[in-house]
Amino acid sequence: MSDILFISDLHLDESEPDIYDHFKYFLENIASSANTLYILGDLFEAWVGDDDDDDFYGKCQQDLKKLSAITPIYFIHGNRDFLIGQQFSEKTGITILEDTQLIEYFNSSAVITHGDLLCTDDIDYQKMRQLFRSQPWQQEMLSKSLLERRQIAKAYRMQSTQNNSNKSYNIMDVNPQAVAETLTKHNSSTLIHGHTHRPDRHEIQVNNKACERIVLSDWETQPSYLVWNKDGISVKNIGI
Ligand SMILES: [Mn+2]
Repeated sequence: MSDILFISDLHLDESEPDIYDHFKYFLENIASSANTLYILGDLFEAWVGDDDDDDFYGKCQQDLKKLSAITPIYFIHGNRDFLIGQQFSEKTGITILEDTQLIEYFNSSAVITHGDLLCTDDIDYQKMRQLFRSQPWQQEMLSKSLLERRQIAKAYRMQSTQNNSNKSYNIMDVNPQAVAETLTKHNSSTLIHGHTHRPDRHEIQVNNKACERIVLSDWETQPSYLVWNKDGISVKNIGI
């Protein structure tokens, strides 16, 4: 079986053409020959609804559609693109997964998630998350005009940047207990996530078992992807 690939936190945005170039290169030259691609959230800097008629987002969806015709793509919502829904899925051929998912390959397993659910010390964020993920809030948001939604999303992003500048480094990282519980619940020893923009591989002990937590890079710092194949898991940078 060929490679299973993982990416997250591209934060695709029209104002970052360099990241889009890496994205396109990755889809056409790397993911096209993979077995499966998993996108673990924050693919887009913002997503205000599948009905967004923005040209840049339209272009990105076409690129994804092209790839999904040859390589299956799975997506987990991030905190920036949680409004991605059924229409996007149909347009791109991408399958949307639950927020936390167990996957099995090469006689082994891994738990995949965006990562924000693991940041349980950030209580204010978790409260906001609960609201944003609720049906009533989403229905009300999606009933507004695109212009209004874009303004609201921008205001939330600014507020979040401001809030985060007052939070400690630890509060915004994953909580070890949440990590342990997630691995225990799914009976796996590997956790793959993004969100924190702190790419690393952490060897940890959970119930006296050697486990690993792998954090994907954000593409502003380093466009890279994770490869899982019969030889194990490795990180690869995208050089173009
Ligand atoms: Mn995120």
